[in-house]
Formats: sequence, structure tokens, C-alpha cells
Amino acid sequence: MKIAVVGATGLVGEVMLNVLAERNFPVSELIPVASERSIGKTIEFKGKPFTVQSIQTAIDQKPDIALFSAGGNTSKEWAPKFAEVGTTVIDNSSAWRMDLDKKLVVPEINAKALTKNDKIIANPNCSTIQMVMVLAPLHKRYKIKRLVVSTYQSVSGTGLKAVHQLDNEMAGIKGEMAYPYPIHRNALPHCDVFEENGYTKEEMKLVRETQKILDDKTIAVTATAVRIPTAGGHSESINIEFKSDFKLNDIRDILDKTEGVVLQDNTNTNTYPMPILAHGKDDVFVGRIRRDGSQPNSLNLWIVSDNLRKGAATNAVQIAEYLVTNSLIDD
Ligand code: A2P
Ligand code: 11C
Repeated sequence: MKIAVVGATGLVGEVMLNVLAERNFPVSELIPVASERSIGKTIEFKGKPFTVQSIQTAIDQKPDIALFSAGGNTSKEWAPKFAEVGTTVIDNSSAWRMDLDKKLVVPEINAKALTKNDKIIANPNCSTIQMVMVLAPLHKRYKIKRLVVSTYQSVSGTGLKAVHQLDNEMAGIKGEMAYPYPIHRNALPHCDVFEENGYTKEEMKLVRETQKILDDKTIAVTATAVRIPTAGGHSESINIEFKSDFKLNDIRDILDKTEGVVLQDNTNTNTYPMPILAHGKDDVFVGRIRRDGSQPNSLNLWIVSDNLRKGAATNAVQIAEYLVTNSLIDD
């Protein structure tokens, strides 16, 4: 496969390259792409140097697959141009996720819907991916009525500039700010921009993307997304109200058997998911599973995953693997 990685010099792009290499994805040719200012720079893939190219040069080479993580505007402008030359685009931005013609895919949940005609495939938001990985098998069994979500999100979700802001603040160095306030020793109830309804875009992604991936608009979702000074993973507290009752042991059993989900749930041994345990891993970790006695059929749990891996790069590469395995790429 001839693969273009658009945004190869960014945080997610770099992890995409690592994940492609680690999983031995069949890359016959690699085309790393970044903005004009990075053209000619060198990046490494499998120990070999590759020169960063312009996006137009990449299109001219008609790659089989383009993995995009270069922001929504780049995707909006350039993904259709790749699709026109026959490339299948897997886009990590929010540009196409809610487009009625585009599929929003978490392979473990809904890859089966993909066909050869899907030339632009949307990768969901990181905080949505880790949440639906846990919710999908529970929704299948008990039907979710309502979700109350609070997130605790890593600075790596914002990009390199935010990682530098935290590093600088910890070292006492003045530098460029990615956020309107310090993030070190702070918590910002503000991820992405505010919408007119008073929620942030990140909070509304949790509402809209969850309903689309689980293919159920009746699921009520309300969310508060908070940026905290962690570097390696997003955490989420989720309150779930089901339509039918459950046994806690059955919930544990279902999650224990779910591919890609790992149970870390033993209060006797202080075992629960944390960003420092999830960092660098592809799984979604779940724990603190307990009944919410304040209302019927309700449950609390805590989910952590590495937002750059399953939340972004790994999910995108898994979609690419699915396309290859199921012969959904044009010859
Ligand atoms: P560059 O490094 O040249 O700015 P992050 O989210 O970590 O900041 O990374 C964003 C990625 O998207 C970077 O690789 C960046 O390249 C790339 N990028 C930004 N704008 C464009 C563009 N117009 N065309 C191609 N790549 C872009
Ligand atoms: C964050 N979830 O942590 C965001 C990053 O829509 O793909 C990814 C934004 C997106 O800020």
C-alpha cells in the first residue's frame, strides 16, 4: 500500500507513523506530508529517513490511503482532492464526522458498514472513541437511556503547543500559551471552542458522535469536558442510566470479554485505570464500576485511554487494516 500521512510532523501524525510500523502495516511507499513550512524536513519511519512533501505532491502520487491529522480546515480543503484521484482518506479531524454521507468508524463497533465507495472515512474524537468502546457492548445488552459524562483531558489532545505550555510552566519558563490560562496546577472547564448553547464543541462531540456511532439518536447525553495537566491520556467519569436493570457481575463479565477493553477494577488492591498506566497502550481501561443507588438501572464507571493511540492514531490505522483485510481499497 502506498500511504500518505498528512500531518506527519504533528503529535498524532508521529504516533500514526509509530503505530503503522509497530503493527507491520503493509507500507510499500510512505509519503509524509506537512505544512509548507516543513517541506524538505526529514522524519523517520522504521529507522529510515523520509523527506516531508507538499500535499499536492502527495495527491499527484495517488496514494492508496491517506491518513489525515492536520486539522479540520486542511481536511475540508484537501480530503476531497485525494478522494477524486481514488485515494481512501481516513480523517482524524472533526471536518466530516457529522456529514450524513460519511461513516464515523470505531472498527470494533461499526466497521462492517464500510464499502469500497467510502472514500472519506471519519475517525471519531478521542474522548468519544474511548467512551463508546465501553458503552457499545452495554448498550447492546441493556439499552442506554441517558449518559452524564465528565472528562479529564490530557494536554496532548490540544497538540504540541499545549504540551510545550505545560512543560514550560512546570520548568518556570515563560513561553507561548495554547490556553487562555496556566494549565500547570490548574483545571480548565474548557476544551475546544464554546458553542452558542454554552457547551464546548468537545462536549457536543460527545453527544453527537456517540449517537451516530451507536446508531441511536434516542440516547440522551450531557457532558462537561475539562482540561487537566496530564500528558498521556484522557479520563472520563460516566454515569449511565439503562432502560433495563442489570447485575454488576454481568456488566463486569461483558466488559471483560470485550475486545480492546481491559478491566482494572479491584478496590481492595487500589486497582483502577489511570493515565500513567494507559500511556502508550492501545486498550481502553475501565474500572470503579459501581451501582448508582440514587436512581433505577444506573451505573457509574471510570474510563481511561491514551488519546493519541486508540483515541486517534491506532483507531485510524485499525480502519486502514480493516479496509486492506476486506479488500475495500481500489487496485
Ligand atoms: P507543520 O508541522 O508543518 O505545522 P499538531 O496538531 O500536533 O499541532 O500537528 C498538526 C499537523 O498538521 C502538523 O504536522 C502540521 O504541519 C500539519 N499541518 C498544518 N497545516 C497543514 C496544511 N495546510 N497542510 C498540510 N499539513 C498541515
Ligand atoms: C482534545 N479531543 O483533547 C480533543 C482533541 O475533534 O479530533 C481532538 C479534537 C478532535 O482537545
